[in-house]
Amino acid sequence: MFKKLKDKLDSFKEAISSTIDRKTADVGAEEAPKTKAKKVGVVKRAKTLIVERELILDESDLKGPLWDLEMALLESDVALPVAESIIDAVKNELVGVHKKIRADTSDIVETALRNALIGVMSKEMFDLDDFIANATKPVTIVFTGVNGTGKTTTIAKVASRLKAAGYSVVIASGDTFRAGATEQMEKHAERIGVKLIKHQHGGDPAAVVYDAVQHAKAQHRDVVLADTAGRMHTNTNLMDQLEKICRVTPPDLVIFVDEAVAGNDAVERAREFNEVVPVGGSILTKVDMDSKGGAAISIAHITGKPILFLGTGQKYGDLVKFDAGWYVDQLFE
Ligand SMILES: Nc1nc2c(ncn2[C@@H]2O[C@H](COP(=O)(O)OP(=O)(O)OP(=O)(O)O)[C@@H](O)[C@H]2O)c(=O)[nH]1
Ligand SMILES: [Mg+2]
Repeated sequence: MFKKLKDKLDSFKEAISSTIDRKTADVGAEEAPKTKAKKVGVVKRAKTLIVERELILDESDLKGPLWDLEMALLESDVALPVAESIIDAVKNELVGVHKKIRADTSDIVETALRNALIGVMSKEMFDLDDFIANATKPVTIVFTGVNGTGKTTTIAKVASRLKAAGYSVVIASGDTFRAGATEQMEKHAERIGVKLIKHQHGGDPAAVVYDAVQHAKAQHRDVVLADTAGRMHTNTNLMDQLEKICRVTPPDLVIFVDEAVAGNDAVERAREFNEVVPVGGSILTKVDMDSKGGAAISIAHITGKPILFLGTGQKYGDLVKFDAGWYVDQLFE
């Protein structure tokens, strides 16, 4: 996971650490004659110097490594304005700050990087568990996104998670478009043990979601999870259909699902979907296959909508509640 980005962050740490080491050596060389000049208490004074010596990093020390870091972030699919925010934050934390020479230099740099990354990712937090616990039942959640990103699998994961938490769940098989989609969802529903509401292939998905909500109301079910067909944001007909689903049955939450490996495309698509339906948050899937890591760093910052979960594999349990601290830990482990 995130191998490439990890390596690049390591290179930045090393570059700054060696700059600090070089400057430390320079400071030491300059101070040596001063120490000699004092004849009294030479030993004592030398000790004091070592303890108190401090180093100030200035902008010119950081210019090269920061440029490399910005390029590395962009290559890792971090969106440009987000990469710029990270660079500014790292610079603000490191420039002009007195650093004890004896302090572990790589710790200083890692802390600056961690703070900058967490800063851009923690724009807004959203806890789906709290949201469901506090919402009037049934809670209706529509999942949307482009083709093959993992919507159906993610719904199965969320259904399994909610069922384990004691909620009664109804799945609406709102993908009436792709052949075999309802059968795929049906298998998951059977395995998890939740009710599936389906219509025939080619039917109106807005009617499926409507029926599922009516069923949930009549049977006092807690949550309706609505699957939808994958659609490109450029496909006007299918985007109109998505808008209709949400008009006929205004959901409590629309979740945009995309794959982490899509990088900046995922970020851009989240923005486009949000123009058609009110996206409340994103789930990034296939994080286990992503070596770049940039989509998760950018998506909340650019869309202003939080990441709720990360998909980390194909099993039902492979759904991690998003936490910026956890994410950054993966980058430095
Ligand atoms: N490695 C990995 N694979 C995943 C993850 N989530 C989903 N997949 C796989 O991605 C493929 C597509 O998943 P689906 O859930 O069918 O995707 P979809 O968005 O519903 O696809 P359409 O309905 O065709 O738009 C499947 O093979 C899933 O097993 C994940 O987090 N990690
Ligand atoms: Mg699907």
